Amino acid sequence: MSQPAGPGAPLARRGPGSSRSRCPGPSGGRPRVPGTGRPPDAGYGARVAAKDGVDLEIAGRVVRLSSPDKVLFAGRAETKRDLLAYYLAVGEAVMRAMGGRPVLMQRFPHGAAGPSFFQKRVPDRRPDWLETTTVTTPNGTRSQALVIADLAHVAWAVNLGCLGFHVWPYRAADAPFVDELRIDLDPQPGVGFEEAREAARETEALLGELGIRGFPKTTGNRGIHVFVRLAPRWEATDVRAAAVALARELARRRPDLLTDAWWKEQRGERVFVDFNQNAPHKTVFGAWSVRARDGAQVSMPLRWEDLDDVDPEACTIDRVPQLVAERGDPWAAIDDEPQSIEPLLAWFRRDLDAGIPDAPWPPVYPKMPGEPPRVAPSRARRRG
Ligand SMILES: [Mn+2]
Repeated sequence: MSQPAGPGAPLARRGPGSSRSRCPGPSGGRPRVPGTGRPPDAGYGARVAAKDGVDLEIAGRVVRLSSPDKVLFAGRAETKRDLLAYYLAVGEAVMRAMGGRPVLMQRFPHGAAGPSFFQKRVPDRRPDWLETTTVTTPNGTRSQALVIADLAHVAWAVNLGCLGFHVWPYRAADAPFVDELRIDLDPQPGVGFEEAREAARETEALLGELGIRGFPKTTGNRGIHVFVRLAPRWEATDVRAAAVALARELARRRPDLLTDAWWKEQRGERVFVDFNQNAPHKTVFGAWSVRARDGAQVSMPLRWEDLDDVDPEACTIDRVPQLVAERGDPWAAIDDEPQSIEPLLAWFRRDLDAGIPDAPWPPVYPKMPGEPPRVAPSRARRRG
């Protein structure tokens, strides 16, 4: 068993033999099967026949949790009830990150290892208290999406087999003004979390020079996100332009480590700064959201001082609540000082004036003004 951290202990200390305990919690990560006597290897989708549903009072609403004892993570023992308990345990922080925002649900009706489908449009059969808002896709389709108005809305989605949430970068009330710049540090094949960690340090330094405050998190996989809370004064096209400028500057400073190359053939074994995650109508995996992985890893918000020591693999739904109880929400101050992207927009305009065009957009978007040819350089060469 690993030693749980005491109050005020660092997120983790790196050292010999401690590689599995860098996001420590009370249980040491061992599967548990509360009150059922069922072995931990019962598998996802296992049901307890005696009781197929429970009504829970959450945020003043009654939310039905069906099959609460269904195991959702293969190789572990957490059930749908445990997943909801996780979200409620970090509920204040969850609402700070997702409150009032539309979300795209990804449903795993048979657990993390089973098939999944994205659901942007909320089903017709839904409680009358459920808040929704109209969202648009890049091709112009409109649909009613879930708004995380309170924790009852989280619970309603969890009941549908939604493990994590893909979050729009604005509050429904502020649309179309975006209040979050998402810096997606995406390790390409051949590099991993260590390189993402170094890339995040470069990002921190660059933002610091511009007087912009960012908040890092693990993605629940191998990457790192840095989110910047903005005053809701810019639309997504401008926020994307800011991300393009930031990506370029990072790549200029550390061409050995970072790339802004949209074309995969040019990225190399580096960390790609995926500026297009800020394109209009794009969603990004949310803070505190749980990945559909056997280990139930969480996209874990961090303090910058935690970055060197965090083990993203160890940030799991059984450990994170204890950590937050001991240390608080690492993003508690995110709403305190809304930031400006003007310094980045100035860089974007400087590049345009120097003859550097906008970066390519993803395929689903219509051709944008000032965009270079949307074709991989090797194909362009073959065409002559
Ligand atoms: Mn990514």
